[in-house]
Amino acid sequence: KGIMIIDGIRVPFDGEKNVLAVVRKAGIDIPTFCYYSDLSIYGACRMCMVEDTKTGKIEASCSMEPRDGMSIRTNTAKLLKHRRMILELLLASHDCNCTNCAKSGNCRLQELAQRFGVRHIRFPDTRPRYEMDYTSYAIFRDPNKCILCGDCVRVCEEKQGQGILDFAGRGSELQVMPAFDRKLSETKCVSCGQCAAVCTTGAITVNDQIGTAWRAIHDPQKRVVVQIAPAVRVAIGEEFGYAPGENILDRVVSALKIMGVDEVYDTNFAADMTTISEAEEFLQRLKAGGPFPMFTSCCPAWVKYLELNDPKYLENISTCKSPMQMFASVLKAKYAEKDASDGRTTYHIAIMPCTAKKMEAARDEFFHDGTPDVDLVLTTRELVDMIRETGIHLDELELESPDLPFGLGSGAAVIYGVTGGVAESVVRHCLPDKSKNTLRQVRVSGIRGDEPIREVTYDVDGTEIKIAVVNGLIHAKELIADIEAGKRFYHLVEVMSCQGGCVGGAGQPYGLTAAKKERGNGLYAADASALFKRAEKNPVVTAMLSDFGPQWCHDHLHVHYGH
Ligand code: HC1
Ligand code: SF4
Repeated sequence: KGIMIIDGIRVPFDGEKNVLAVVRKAGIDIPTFCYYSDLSIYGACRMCMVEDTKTGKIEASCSMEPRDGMSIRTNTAKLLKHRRMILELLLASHDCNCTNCAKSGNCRLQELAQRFGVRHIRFPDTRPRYEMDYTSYAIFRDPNKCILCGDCVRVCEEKQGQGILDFAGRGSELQVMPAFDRKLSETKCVSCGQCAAVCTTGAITVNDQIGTAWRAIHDPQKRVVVQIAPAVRVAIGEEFGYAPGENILDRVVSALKIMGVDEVYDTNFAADMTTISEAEEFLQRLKAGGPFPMFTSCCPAWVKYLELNDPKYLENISTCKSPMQMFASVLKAKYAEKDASDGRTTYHIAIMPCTAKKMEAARDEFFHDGTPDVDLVLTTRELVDMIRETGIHLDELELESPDLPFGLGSGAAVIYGVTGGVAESVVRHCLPDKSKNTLRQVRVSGIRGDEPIREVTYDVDGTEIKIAVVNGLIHAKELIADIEAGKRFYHLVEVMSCQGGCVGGAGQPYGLTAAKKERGNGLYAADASALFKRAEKNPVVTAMLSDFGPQWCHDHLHVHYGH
C-alpha cells in the first residue's frame, strides 16, 4: 500500500503485485508479450521496461514490486528506443507472412509493430527454418512464428499440469518444443488447445478444417447436418460486435442455412440424453456401492489425460458418451433410412468451442464401417471465419431456431458449457423433490462459481452425496492425489479441462480471461428462460429413448475407454 509517481502523477496502489499492474491501473497500456495475468511472471520479453526518474535505470515493470515514493517514467526516449529495438529483433527472426497468417488481426507482434510504427528492420534475416508440426488433430505448430514469450509453456504446465512444451537449445537456437523435438502426436498432449488460446503470434493455431467444411457443403450428394454446442452461442457474437454472453444461436442457425447447410440442430438435445443416462448410471453405482468417484466423461481432453497418465481410473469414468458423440450416434441411426431412400449421404459437422473435440471425433471408438460418426468438428472461430468469408451480416438476418426433432434442449443441457453444469444437471435429475425451490437451492449450493475445485453435498433419498466440480487439469491432478491420500472422498466428480468449462475452450474467440464469466452467465440466463429445466422433461428425448429401447441405448450411447 502506498503512492507511486508515474509520469509525474501520484498513483495510489494497494495490493497490486507488480509495477506493471499499477501503471495499467493508471490508464497507461504498457506493451507486453510474456505477461499474462493468470500465469506466473516470466519477465523475458523486456517490453514492459520503465525508467526510474532518480537513477535513470530501466527495469521490467512486471518483475518490480511497487514501493511507496517510487517514481518512474513509462515513455522516455530511452524506453521507446529500447522497445522498438526489441520489436525489430523479434521481427527479424519471425516469419512475417502476415497476409495469410491465421492470427493476422489477433497477433500481438503485428499489433505492437504497428503501434510502434516499426516499418524497417535493420537486421539481416538469418533465422533458421524449422519444420512445422501438422500431426495433432487439434492444433498446428509453426515454430518459425514463435517469439519465445513462453505463454504456451506456462499455460500447459501451470493450468493443465502437462508440461508438454518447453524451452530447448541456447542463444539463437532457443526454441519452444515438445521434449526431444517430438511431434505433438507422439507426446501426451491431450489436445485441450490452451497453448493456442494464449499464443501471442501464429506459432500455435487451431487445426483449420474450413476447406473440408466448404467442400462438404458444396457437394450436392451430401446432406450436411450440423449440431451446435452449448458454449458456442454465448461467445461467437464477440467477433461480430455482440457482448460476451449474448446468446445469438438463432442468428447462427440462420447464417448456416444461408451458407448451404441442410439441417441445423442443437447439441443440447443430446446433452439431455447424457444427463438421463449418466444420472441412471450414477444411481446404479449408488446401489452397487461404486466404483467411486464416478468421473464425468464429456471432456475428451480429460478422458485422454486419464488414459495417458492414470489408466486405472478409466473404470471410474462414466460409460456415457459425450453429448457430441451421443448426438452423432442418434443421427446416424435415424438418418440411415433417409440416406437409403434419397441416395444422399449424411455428413455430420459439430460446431464446438473446443479443439479436443477434433481429437475425440477421430477416436477409433467413434468410427463405424470406416467412417467417423462425427465427420468434422469445427471450432467457434472457424465458423466465424466462414461467416466472414460469406459476407453475411448477422444483425440483418431473420432469426431461425434450430430444426426439429433434434433442436430442443432443456435448461439443464445448456449449462453443460459452464463449469459445474454437467453435475448440476445430473443432480437436478437425481433429487427426488422436483420443485422450483429445489432448483433454486441447487443453484446457490456452491456448485456454480469460479473456484477451480468446488465441493457440494446433497441428500438423495437419505444418502449424503458428495460431489466435486473441477476445472483445469492441474486441479484434477491435485484432487486425484488427495483422493489417493484418503484426504477426500466423492461420489461424483465433474472434470472440465478448460478454465470456466467449455466457455473457456481454445476454439472460442480470443480474449478468454475477460469473457469467460459473462459467457457462463449467458448460459445461466439461457437456463433461466428455458421452456423446461430438467432433462427428463424433454419430450423428444424421452420418446426416443423409449423407442430405441435399453439394448440399443446400451450399445450406442455408451463407450468403454481403454478396452
Ligand atoms: Fe462442451 Fe459438451 S458442454 S463438452 O464443454 O458435454 O466442446 O459447449 O458440446 O459433447 O453438450 C464442448 C460445450 C459440448 C459435449 C455438451
Ligand atoms: Fe473441450 Fe470443454 Fe474439455 Fe475444454 S473443457 S477441452 S472446451 S470439452
